[in-house]
Amino acid sequence: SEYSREPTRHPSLVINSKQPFNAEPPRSALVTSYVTPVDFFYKRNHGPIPVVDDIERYSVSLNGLIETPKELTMRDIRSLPKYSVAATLQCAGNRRTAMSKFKTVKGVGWGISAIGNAVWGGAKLADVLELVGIPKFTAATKSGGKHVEFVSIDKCKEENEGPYKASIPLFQATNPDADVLLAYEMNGECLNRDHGYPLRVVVPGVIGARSVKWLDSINILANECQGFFMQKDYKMFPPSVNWDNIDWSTRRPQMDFPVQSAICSLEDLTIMKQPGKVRVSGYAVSGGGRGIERVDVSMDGGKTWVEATRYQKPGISYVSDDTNSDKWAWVLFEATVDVPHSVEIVAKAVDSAANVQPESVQEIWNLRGVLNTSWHRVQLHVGH
Ligand code: MTE
Ligand code: MO
Repeated sequence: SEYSREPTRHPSLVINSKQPFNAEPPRSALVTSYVTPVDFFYKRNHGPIPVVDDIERYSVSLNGLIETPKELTMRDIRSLPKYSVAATLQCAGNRRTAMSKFKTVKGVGWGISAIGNAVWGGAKLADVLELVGIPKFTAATKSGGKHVEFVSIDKCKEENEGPYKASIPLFQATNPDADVLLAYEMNGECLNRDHGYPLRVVVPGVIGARSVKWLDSINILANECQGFFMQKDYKMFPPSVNWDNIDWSTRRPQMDFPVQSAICSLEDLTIMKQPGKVRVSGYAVSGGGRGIERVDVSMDGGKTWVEATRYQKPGISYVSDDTNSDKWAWVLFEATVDVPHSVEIVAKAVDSAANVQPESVQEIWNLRGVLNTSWHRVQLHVGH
């Protein structure tokens, strides 16, 4: 079958869908190391994992509104300056299952681990586009190109067995500070098949859906990509929109993700035999390069809060005036609290633009169950 050549995966992944393969690690794995090991990095697919057998014959074509279309081999891409960018990738469907519990949504269920933090190695898209005559910081080409479309070699049902695709604005693609990569390495190793071998796009600070895996071609377009995942999915709708009155054309494709955090050291329900100290740790991240300003932890459902400590390198406390902080990468937070009796523990993060996570899922509920960034709550039960 089309799924007969899937790679082997770590047995501890929680499988949300087998074909296509969608899986996330147990939440505790996310706070075990600052950089998420490849084995424990969530895998989000819309079709079978493509097989690229002959790397010598692999190439990426650059077409569309450019003067000189080009084919680039892996050798061409590797000959450009190599950058390593620490960036958190998050699926817009992260925490969908919890949103669905409030009111049913459509889509693969996800716990809180459809997110991971990796060091991506590759060429900057801005350098690649220079090879076809598009200078840095270009908003529009002479021939009217304003968007950069990424087309994969995979096949998915939503595209009628055509390839997965997405686009980003040309200005972001040609801005070297946006750090958009064509990545061939993940955590210092060759990118594996699940994550896009031999080459994928990484768009830092943006929902995972735009980071196209198994890149086949790049097209310079006048308008944004018209693919399913740009136009008929991954858009934000208010709670009043349902499947009878939805009009996809009224909304823009979701790009930057909002401020997010979750507690990973405790399950949704944790039983403690007796009162005592509890370590509360998890991740916090915001999109668009906005760093995390603060993470608050509450033991009374959000009436009072204590501030957690944050770090971006294992064991090294993160201070807010540290300009060397990785702006695309998550912070891990930690607080030790004294738990005298059964409590609800809550975490919420504040980003550098003072954006705060919403208190409840009710106010952000949407029919596709995307972007659940409501305060993350876990129950600690003391006693038997
Ligand atoms: N690229 C292709 N070609 N096909 C896909 O199904 N899924 C997207 C994106 N890129 C996808 C893709 C989505 S929705 C997400 S969240 C990320 O890849 C997941 O990347 P990962 O599997 O490496 O974690
Ligand atoms: Mo996603």
